[in-house]
Amino acid sequence: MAPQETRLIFKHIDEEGYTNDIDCYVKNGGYEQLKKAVTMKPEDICAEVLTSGVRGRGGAGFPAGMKWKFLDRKSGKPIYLVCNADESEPGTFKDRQIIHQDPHQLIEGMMCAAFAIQAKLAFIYIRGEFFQGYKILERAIEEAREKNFLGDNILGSGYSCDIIVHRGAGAYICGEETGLIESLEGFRANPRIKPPYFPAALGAYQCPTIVNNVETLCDVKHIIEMGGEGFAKIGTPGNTGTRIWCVSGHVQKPGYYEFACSDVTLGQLIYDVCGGLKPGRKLKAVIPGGSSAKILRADERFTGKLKDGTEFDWGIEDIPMDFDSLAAVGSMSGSGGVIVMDDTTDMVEALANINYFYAHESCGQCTPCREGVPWMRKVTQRMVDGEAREEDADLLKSIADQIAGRTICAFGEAASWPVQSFIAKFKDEFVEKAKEQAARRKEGKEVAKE
Ligand code: L3W
Ligand code: SF4
Repeated sequence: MAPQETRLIFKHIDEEGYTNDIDCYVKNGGYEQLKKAVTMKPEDICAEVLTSGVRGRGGAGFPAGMKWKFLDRKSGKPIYLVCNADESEPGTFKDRQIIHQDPHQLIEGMMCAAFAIQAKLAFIYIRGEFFQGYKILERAIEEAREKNFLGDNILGSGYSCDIIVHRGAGAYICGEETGLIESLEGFRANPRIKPPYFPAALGAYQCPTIVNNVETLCDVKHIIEMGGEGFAKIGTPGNTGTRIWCVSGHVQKPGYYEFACSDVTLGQLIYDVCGGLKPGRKLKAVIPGGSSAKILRADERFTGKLKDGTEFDWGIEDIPMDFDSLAAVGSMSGSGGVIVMDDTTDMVEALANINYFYAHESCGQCTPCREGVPWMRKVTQRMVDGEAREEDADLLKSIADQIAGRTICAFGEAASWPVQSFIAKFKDEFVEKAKEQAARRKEGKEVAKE
């Protein structure tokens, strides 16, 4: 039997008759948690979020309550809340659904969070390409303002806060929180060095700022509803709440599925939930957390110890879908983008595609990233074009090794990890392709692009 979804954030997504206007939201219990939140002490809400153990859904999985704790409240400067809606990670498509189909859930979660951290102003930084989402949010914010769920003296609480929607202009690096802040301030989205620029201390306009992902902010509403302890009962210790898995690639039923953390294994997700692969195809590999995550090979065995000391010995299908298990097998849950590849996948072409993306998106500030990422793209492109050299696999690894850990922001790792993991796990294919192409070139035959 297919495992059951736990729809918390996606409760109303794709529900027949559910619309994204405020009346529908309120009819379904919407804004009740904000009404409750403004009667609570802000520090009590922060404590509930800490107790909930909710971890960031944007990629790094950092505990949101801890991040809020880092907020510099003594500076006397205004505090800002920023919702990171610059969803651009290849393979990830969950935040857009929330914005399109349930924008008030995000607004309610944001206002609860804003009240908790006593933000003076809140921003939604939305990916430039999400024009429809931008229009929907603008309308939803207007509706919420009319009903005094945001604006001056919210629900008579004496607390005032508004939301400004800021559109990006189509750059992946704007999703990196300090790049996002630069862009919000009107500058080129060059990421800042952390530390000292952890936004919780020095963020937007050099003021303390909390940046959270769309899904994380929606979770805040549910934490207020069920209490931190109640939320922590969903999932497992250290992996609380639900995760929305965006499954794409070679499955019969790609889409988004929400499960309590650890409630579904990778195998169940692929075969029971997504209908498996096409007839006659075999699983070759999976990238479990967006294109930046390290690839897992279908025939690998994963052994080791989890954080709590539990030993594991898993095949790819046994891996529980949660933060710690995916980290323990050497990858990450990232932003929830599960990319499934069957045995028809050409790994060189797949990596060339990923490299093309990162080479286009580097901001160019750091030399290893600015020079190295396009170099990796050049190498994989020549392999696709029939000009592969035997040393290319080693060269790719060497370039990636010299980027990771040597840059200002995590983009350096995001671009290197796919290369390092593809070469570590599929080197034979890269070498084979190079040999084949060299032999054909020697014979004077044209190497056709297949
Ligand atoms: C104050 C400290 N704050 C850490 C905060 C920090 C940040 C969070 C995590 O993201 C991931 C990558 C990809 N004082 C702090 C502190 N913080 N120590 O905690 O920080 P960090 O540095 O672990 O990660 P990060 O650089 O924020 C990197 C993912 O982002 N990514 C792509 C994401 C794409 C999407 C999407 O499309 N929806 O989210 C690209 O790299 O997974 O692991 O807030 O400030 N001492
Ligand atoms: Fe820019 Fe790349 Fe450096 Fe990040 S790692 S700051 S994207 S050049």
